[in-house]
Amino acid sequence: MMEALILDVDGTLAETERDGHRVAFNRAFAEFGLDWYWDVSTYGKLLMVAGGKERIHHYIRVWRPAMPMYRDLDEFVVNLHRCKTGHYGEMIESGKLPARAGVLRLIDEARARGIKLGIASTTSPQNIEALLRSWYGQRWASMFVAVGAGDVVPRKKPDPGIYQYVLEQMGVAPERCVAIEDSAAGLAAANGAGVEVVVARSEYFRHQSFEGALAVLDELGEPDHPAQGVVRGEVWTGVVTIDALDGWLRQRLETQAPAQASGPGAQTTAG
Ligand code: XBP
Ligand code: MG
Repeated sequence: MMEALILDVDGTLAETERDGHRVAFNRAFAEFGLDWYWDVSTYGKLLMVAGGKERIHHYIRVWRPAMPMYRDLDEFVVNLHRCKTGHYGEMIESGKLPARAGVLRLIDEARARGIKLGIASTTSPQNIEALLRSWYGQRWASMFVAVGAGDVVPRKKPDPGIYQYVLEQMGVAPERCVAIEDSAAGLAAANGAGVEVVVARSEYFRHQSFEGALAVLDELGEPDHPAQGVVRGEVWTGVVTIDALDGWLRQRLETQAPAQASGPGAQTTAG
């Protein structure tokens, strides 16, 4: 049944936003001589806009900060964001950011079971490379069948484009995939592409509602530190494994279309 696992990056693989991206944005603002500063709370509000360039445009348009002279606004934002991405990469390379609980374990298990791995993220590809290279070295690129990141699609999450792109690159049907996400925008993007989602709540999106997710958990869990959460409306505790994901996917498909769920030669329901 399950053929592929698609992973979001920021907030899902690691808690990258508060002490990573946010700090990188502020370092870029300082380098550009701007008196802008995104504190933890402000950044939480701005995070509702997916995409760093889109977030800067939103900040300029809505928060109306002091602006320097610029010839072309898009060019100014692209240059400022490129500076931020440079700072982010330096931070990741110099200070190893830990993966969230259960992430590396689940990636290893997927590989051992021949489950295809994909990435579907709003963040810039350089950021994904820096993070995964810091954990796996150069071999990281051979571990993922497809990496969908940033501007490879015209619209960011919650638009389903990034998941549709990754599904096409992987050559896997959406109903044979499970995605791991941390935000409502990510859930909407995956569901919009027909992919079921397990949510591992992250710091900034902890209080969002995740209607329609297969499971809403505090993390993916480790044997010595099981995850807590809700699965099909019931309290659940345990370790998210490939078998758990496959079981939740089967149960969801059975409730949606009994014949489709059990594959070829399915017993058609009476009536
Ligand atoms: C999270 C995002 C990204 C990051 C910043 O991506 O919305 O914009 O906050 O990265 P996801 P960039 O959860 O989909 O991984 O500045 O490169 O956009
Ligand atoms: Mg995320």
